[in-house]
This record gives sequence, structure tokens and C-alpha cells, in this order.
Amino acid sequence: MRETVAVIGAGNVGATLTQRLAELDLVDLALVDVVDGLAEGKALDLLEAGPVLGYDSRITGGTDYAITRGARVVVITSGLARRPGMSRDDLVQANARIVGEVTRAVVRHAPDAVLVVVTNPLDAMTQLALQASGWPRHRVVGMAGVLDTARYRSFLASALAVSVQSVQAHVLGGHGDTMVPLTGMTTVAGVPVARLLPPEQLAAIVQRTRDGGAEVVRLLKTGSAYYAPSAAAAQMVEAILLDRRVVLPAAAMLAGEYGLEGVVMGVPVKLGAEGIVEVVEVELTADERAAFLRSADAVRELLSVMAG
Ligand code: TXD
Repeated sequence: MRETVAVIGAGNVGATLTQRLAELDLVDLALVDVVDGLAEGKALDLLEAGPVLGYDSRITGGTDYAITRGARVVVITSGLARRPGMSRDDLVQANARIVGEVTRAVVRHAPDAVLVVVTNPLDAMTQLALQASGWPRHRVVGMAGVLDTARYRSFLASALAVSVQSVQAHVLGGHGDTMVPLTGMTTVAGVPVARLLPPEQLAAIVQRTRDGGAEVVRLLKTGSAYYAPSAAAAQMVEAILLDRRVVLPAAAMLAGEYGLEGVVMGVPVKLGAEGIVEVVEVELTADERAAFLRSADAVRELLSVMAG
């Protein structure tokens, strides 16, 4: 029997993530959405692509969480996405209701899963899912850092005309305007990026990374990014399924790491079978540390708005 990965929300991110996971051919997939027929239809369509692409993953979809029973990993992508002019934080009230309700259903049907949260505003929704689940912190992780870092790495790679594979970087902090790209730790095959790019150009790339989500929203007009987000979520799911213990930036509840407690923030985590195996503490410069703390304040502020 293959294990099951459940994806909640059959919209752009959820459906594309399901497609990517099916193409890995590792697990069976269960896709859930409130909209009648949507998850079922997309699951069927994806199943029918199997013979052409050569995967045997069984893919089921529906509105009933029974299909998620015993899932090994559950990814929450349900909720509203941004439209032009909206910030991620504008989504907080509507999505808090959805994520709370979905998490409670997940706990009933897949009590031993690792939960990966994708819904925005990411850090607050991850914190909410952790609280609503009552699970230990290592089993609830949020996806944002892999995406923000991928954006940063792709802009750097094109500026330097080098493969994306040769650009090593981490973007930490909350998933929003206060995110913290660690420029000091950004290297190209071991060479610090500050030696390769003039400071203005590096600053412009950092800013474009911060605005990366909004840039896509502005172009699409009717929704937000999903190809890169689903790729980032798939990498995290794969790390859990294969117990890779790869260190990736992701949203985790802090318990003293980086001098913070009781707040979910983007930090490097070692991701493996049990979820967060370890929060990795990297050395921050004084500026990065100050930016990181400001980012934590922004997350806390949003949580207090959410609490009402
Ligand atoms: O970096 C990141 N974390 C992100 C986050 C990157 C990209 C997108 N990010 C956020 O993910 C985005 O701001 C949204 O909050 C979610 C989902 O984005 P997506 O682009 O997939 O949105 P869609 O296409 O509108 O899909 C959302 C689906 C839609 O089919 C709804 O019917 C469904 O969610 N939905 C629900 N499903 C199940 N249960 C409930 N209650 C529910 N409510 C809505």
C-alpha cells in the first residue's frame, strides 16, 4: 500500500501541487475542496494523465475528508488568494476561519500526519493551524521560505548569468514585506555575492524578491502565483516522505531559537520524516537580526488582529 498525501484546496496551488506529486509517483493523493465537483473533477483529470506520464499514483478527489484518512502528509492550500492591490494580510479574517475549520477536520481524519500550511498570510495561518491541531510543533510547518528563496535565487542567477543551481541563499523571517534575505550568506559556488554584484543591484534584487508575489499578482490580475509555490511545497513534501533531512527555510514555531518564543517565523529547518527535525540557527549580522525581529513583530501584530 502506498502512503497518502492529502491536499486541501483544489485551486491553483493545490491542483498544481497534486500534479507535481503525482509525477513523482511516490504516494497516493487525496484532493479536497468545498466546491462540489471541483476536487473530484481535477483528481479524475490528473488520474487520466497517469498512463501518458507513467505514474501509478491513485488520485481521488471530493468534498468529504474520508478520503484523507490516515494521510502521512496533509497540505493546506484552501483559502482566498490575493488580487491586485491586496496585501497578504488583507486575507487574514477570511482565511483564519477556513484554516481553523480545515485543521479540525484534518485532525479527525489524519491524526498522525505532518501538516504543511500554504494559505496566506502564511506565518499567522501556520500558527493558527498549530494551535487548532494541538499537535507538537515539529508536525506543523509553513511553506514560504523555499518560495521566497527560489525567487531570490532566480533573480540572482539571471543577473549573474549562472545556473540557479550554483546560487546558495536563504530568505528568512515572515512571508511578507518584512522578509529577510540573508545577503551576507548568499554565495555563488562559495563566492560571496557582494563580491559579484554592486550594492545597488543587490539591493534592487532583494526588493524585487520582497515584491515577488505582488509582481505576479499584478500581471495575472485574477489570482496569485502557483507554479513556483506548488514546486516549493512539493519539495517540502518530498523531504518529509523520503526523510531527506534537507535544510530548507520554512515557517516554524520558535521555542527560544533566535531569541524568540511563541511565534511562527521563517527559519532554516531540517525537514525529515517527523516534520521539523531541528530548527537550524545560523549566525545573523546585526542588521539581519534587527530585520528578523521587526519581522517577528509584524507577525505578532497580525496575530493580535486575528484574535480580534
Ligand atoms: O508562499 C506561500 N505560502 C503562498 C501562499 C504562495 C502562493 C499562494 N499562497 C496562498 O495559498 C494564497 O494566498 C491562498 O491563500 C492559498 C491558495 O492559493 P490559490 O492560488 O491556490 O487559490 P485558489 O486558486 O483560489 O484556490 C483556493 C481553493 C479554492 O478552490 C476554494 O474553493 C478552496 O480553496 N477552499 C476550500 N477548500 C476546502 N475547505 C474550505 N473551507 C475552503 N474554502 C476555500
